[in-house]
Amino acid sequence: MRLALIGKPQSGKTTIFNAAAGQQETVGDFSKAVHRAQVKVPDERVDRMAELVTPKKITFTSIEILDAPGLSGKGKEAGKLEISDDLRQSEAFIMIVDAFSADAQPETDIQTLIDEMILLDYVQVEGIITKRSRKAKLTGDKSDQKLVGLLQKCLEQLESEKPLINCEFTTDEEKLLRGFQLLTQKPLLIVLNIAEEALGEADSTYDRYSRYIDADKRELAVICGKIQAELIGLDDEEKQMFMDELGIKALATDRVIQKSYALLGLISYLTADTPEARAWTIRKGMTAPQAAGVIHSDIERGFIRAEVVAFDDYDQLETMAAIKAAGKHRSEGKDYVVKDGDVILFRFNV
Ligand SMILES: Nc1nc2c(ncn2[C@@H]2O[C@H](COP(=O)(O)OP(=O)(O)OP(=O)(O)O)[C@@H](O)[C@H]2O)c(=O)[nH]1
Ligand SMILES: [Mg+2]
Repeated sequence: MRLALIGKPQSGKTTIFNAAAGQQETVGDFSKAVHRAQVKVPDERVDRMAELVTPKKITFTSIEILDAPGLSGKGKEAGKLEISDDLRQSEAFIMIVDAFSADAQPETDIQTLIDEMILLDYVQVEGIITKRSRKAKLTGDKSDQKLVGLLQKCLEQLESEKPLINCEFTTDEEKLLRGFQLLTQKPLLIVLNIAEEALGEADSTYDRYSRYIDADKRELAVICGKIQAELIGLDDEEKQMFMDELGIKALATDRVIQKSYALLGLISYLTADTPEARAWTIRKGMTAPQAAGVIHSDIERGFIRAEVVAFDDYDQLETMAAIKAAGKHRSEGKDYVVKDGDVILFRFNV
């Protein structure tokens, strides 16, 4: 699972990458370097489970973040820009917007970048249509005809300057399109990178820009990349002191990761045992055997049942004995759809 940072030059991409990944890459140098890191998906529930079962090991899920030069914000020239395959193959984009510098123009920047992505998709879709309709004419191939029809629909959407993610597609159509890695078919998290002095206005800034939010498609976060990056070198105690002083409740980069995770339609279930307390990533809607398959295909194949406790019940009742006494322990079959925060023990037979 990969997230890519995009944005205009000097918008703070590498600063925020550093903060999220705990790295110290050079910032402010207009470099064309590519940075990537596996970043932990923070989950307080895993910490709490670890408190309750005192496992030998604690494992969080992780997600890859990529900081690569890309969209450079040259408006109409965008069609000529190269977007690396690395960037294209991410599941979602995190758009970093300069809202900290003296001459910042966040709204213009957001619109320019979205327009550029639409234009890049337009050029690409147009190209595929030309190629495929020629082929469809030559061979009379039904599947090529179907694809061309679908791409025409995309072209209309892009022509009206709207991203593809706002188009209604069937599951089949979406699958067909996914291979082309179109930019505006992916969810987008807009991150307003505000100045240190503006930290007190983070909430009102969020409200002011909330019109950019579109459930499951587009999200918004307001952070100060520079402060976040300054927290990297500190140990936990120092970090807490610094955060208290500034009145920061949670790490903003954690929130960015969590929001991207939610945008991708991902949820976590937990396993908690003495060897290990762990979060596992699945897509919303997965059944118990499918979820088990993420741990090991043997468990999916030999699935018998899932013993499930909701995290909130575990959190309140604390011990399995109390959970069972309260009737909060469930035995679920192969059709059970796993929920975010389910604590699961799989019974299987191989
Ligand atoms: N005051 C302030 N400066 C910031 C903030 N975030 C980034 N900067 C500064 O902005 C400059 C650019 O930051 P980078 O993180 O290198 O930006 P970038 O988007 O990676 O830039 P390129 O890789 O050149 O496209 C650096 O001098 C940073 O210190 C912020 O939140 N506040
Ligand atoms: Mg950079």
